[in-house]
Order: sequence, then structure tokens, then C-alpha cells
Amino acid sequence: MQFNPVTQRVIERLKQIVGEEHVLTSSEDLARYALDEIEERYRSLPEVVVKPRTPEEIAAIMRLANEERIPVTPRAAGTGLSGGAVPVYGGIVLSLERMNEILEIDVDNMMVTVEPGVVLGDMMRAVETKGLFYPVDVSSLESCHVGGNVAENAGGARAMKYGLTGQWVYGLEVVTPTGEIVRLGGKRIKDVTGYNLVQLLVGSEGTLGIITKITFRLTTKPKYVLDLLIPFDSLEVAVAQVLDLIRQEIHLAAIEFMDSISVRAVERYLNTRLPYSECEAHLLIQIDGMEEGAVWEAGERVYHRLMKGGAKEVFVADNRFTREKVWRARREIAQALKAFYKHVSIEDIVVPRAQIVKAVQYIRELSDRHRIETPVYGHIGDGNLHPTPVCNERDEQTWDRDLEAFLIEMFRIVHNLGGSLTAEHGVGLKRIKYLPLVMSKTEIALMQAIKKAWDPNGILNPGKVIPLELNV
Ligand code: 2HG
Ligand code: ZN
Repeated sequence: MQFNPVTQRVIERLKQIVGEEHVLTSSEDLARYALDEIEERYRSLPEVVVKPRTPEEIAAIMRLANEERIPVTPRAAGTGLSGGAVPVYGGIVLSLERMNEILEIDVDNMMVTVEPGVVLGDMMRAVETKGLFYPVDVSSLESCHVGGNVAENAGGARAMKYGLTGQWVYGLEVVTPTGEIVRLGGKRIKDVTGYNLVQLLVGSEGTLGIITKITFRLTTKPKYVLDLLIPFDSLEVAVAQVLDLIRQEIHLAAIEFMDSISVRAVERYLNTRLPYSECEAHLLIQIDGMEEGAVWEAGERVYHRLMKGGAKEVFVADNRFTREKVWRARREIAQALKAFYKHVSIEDIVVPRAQIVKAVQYIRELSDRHRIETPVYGHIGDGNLHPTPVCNERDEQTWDRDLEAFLIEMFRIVHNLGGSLTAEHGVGLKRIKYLPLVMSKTEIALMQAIKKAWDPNGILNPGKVIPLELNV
């Protein structure tokens, strides 16, 4: 793509739009907006960072960027794992960090309306004070922003019962790439008036519009929650048990999986110990509900099935301290691996749930054959795993080559099992080149046509998801 550089004149106009103090140009400032949680080698500097406060300011920035043919990369908290917020073509990074207000908690309609820069955990706690519940439990909940969650359609641990972020998004205010402010959806539980643009925007990774307000549906907070940590001697047995639980129709909120490399890494990182951490695998199961008896009854059924099915033990985390400890361990695995290895590629595959045993076996086999250590953890109840190839020894070039060979083979296998490349982290930058492995030409062309309709000059987050220049 051909874009123009950000000139001094453009910077002056940006200052007029958002105020001088909200336009950053120093090299230290620019460096802080060059990367999200993707690998370091994807780093790319913006030419300027702007921090608007209103949709009108954003609309003015987009009109200017269109006139000048300057790329704009929207950014929430920068906790994304696929490079969605990296300004690959330089240009403007449009940070939504100042738009951080919870605008309304509508108890009667059970909806909350927020700006995109609100921290997810803050919104969850705010609605809980009114007896309401936002159930999407993303690992980085204390730092990620809800705008990023919507843009990436974040999933997390409880998607098994409650779905992904998109399932809770009912209304959006969006600034289009050409600088119009549109309101999509609203507080209506049912609405089939035309195409579902709300859900088109969800997961569009900042390529179709800039989200400036979100109305989320809420539910009632479950009164009882039970968390179970279950070690297994054999990884295959642990995975097979997940299928059994799903087939037995025991309704669980989450079934998470951690293999022994992941557990050992996170123990070291958090300086903590989990029970039986020498075991090959752990499951972490959450059961929630309104009735104490029903929750415990489900817990007992899980206990009996898993003890019969080869579990070493079933630990009940029934107080805040133990619950926090086990969930923190699960949530911090990705950070732990990043801390201990030079090369880390956090993957995000998904397969139909009946194929998870095969998927895990194939990944182990691949990891042995390619001699790439690959811890596996993730949301196994959804068929969504984070195999994470890691390495300390290889140099950059060798790693790139070896990783690529590993990933191509893994994605082919996953595709053959009926799965796909990413369940919740997004395509972003790092998965574009693998799209043709899982998508038809027609599907890619349709997506490119959608992008063109929204963004004729291709200036909003160029080079992401389905780039217009991707030829297949
Ligand atoms: C996980 O399952 C996440 O640990 C890591 O997908 C992403 O929330 C995060 O930072
Ligand atoms: Zn995850």
C-alpha cells in the first residue's frame, strides 16, 4: 500500500482537533505505541500518536487521514496477542485510552453502556455492585480494555457457557473509516432489521471502524461458584475426560487445561506451588449457578466421573484464596512463558470438541518431530488450545524457519480436523499468511469486498486480517 508521511502540517491539524497535549511525537512516546503483546520482531513505530476524547474528534481525524492518505491504527490497551494494534505502515496511532467512562448501568434493561477505554475488570466489578454480571472472563481482565475485547471478539475461560464477547454486544457507536459517526443496534434483545452490522464490527480487529461506545447485555450474577483443580498422570487421559464430561451433559462454565510445562513455568513465575505439579496435566473446572444444591451436585458428578476416569485427585477451591490462586496460575501462563523464553509464539487453534484428543496428540507428535518444545494450555472445553512453541537456543533466523514449518503443519492438521487458526486472539498480523490454508478464495474475496465498502482508501488499520493486497 502507498501512503503519505505525516507532515508537520498534519501534526498541527491534529493538535487543533484534539489539543496539543494529546498529540505525541517524541521518540520515547512513539516507542510505547509500536507493539502490543505480539512478539518483539513485529515492532513498528507510528509517526504520531493522538488521544482523542470524543467521537467527533475521531471523525475529524479520519476525514483528515482520508484527505491526506495517512494510515490510522486504532489502539485500546495494547494487550492483544496477534498484532492488531501495531502500526505496520507507520502513520497515526489513535489511542482510545482517554475514552474510559462507564456511561450508564441500566438495571431495568440489564445493559451497561461504556466507552472503549474502560478496563474490563473495572466494568465487571461496577455491574456486580448492582447485582448484575458480565461473564466474559478474559485472562488479562485487569489490564485489557473493553473496546479491544469487542474489536477482537475476546473469548476467555467461560466462553463454554457464556460465549465470546460478541454474544453480549447489543449496541455500538462507531466512527467509520471515512469519518461518519453511526449508531448500530441498541438495547433491543431482538432485532433483525437489515444486515447485522453490530456483529460485523465485532471481531473486525479495528479494520472496519473505531468503536466509541458499547452497550453490553448483562445477566444475573450466579450465587454459587465452585472451582475444581484436577491433576492427571496422563495427558491423553485428561483430555479424553473433557469429552466425557461434555457428552454427559454436565453443564459447566469452564473447562481449562494446563500441561506440565505450562504449570511448571507459571509456578516458577508466580513463586507458588500447585498440587501434584509433577503430573502431566491439570484440568481446572468451574461450575456456577443460582442454587447451592445444584452446584454441589454437579461438582459431585464431576468428582465421581473424573476419579473413575483416571484423575489423581479432585481439589475443591471453595474459598477466595484458593480460587484466586488456581485461576491466577491459569491466567498467567502466557506471561510466564514470555518471561522465560527468548522465542515464544502463542497460538490459538480451535477444533470441533470431538477432535481435541487427536489435536493434542498431533501437537505432541509435531513438537517431538520438529524438536520444538510446545507447552499446551487453554480453553479445552471449547476445543480452543494455546499451543505455544518456545525456544531459548536457536538464533532468530533458524527459529523463524523452524517455527514456520511447525505452524504450517499444525494448521494443516487442525484444518483437516475441521478446525481453524484462531479462536479468540484474532488474525492480526501474525496469521495472515496462513489464511489460505483454511479459507477459500471466494471467502477471502468477499471479506476484501466488505473492507473496500467500508474503507475505500484502505487507511484504517491497513495490513491486518484480510489485507486488500493479499492475493490468493
Ligand atoms: C489465555 O488463555 C489467553 O491465557 C491469554 O488467551 C490472553 O488474556 C490474555 O492476555
Ligand atoms: Zn485464551
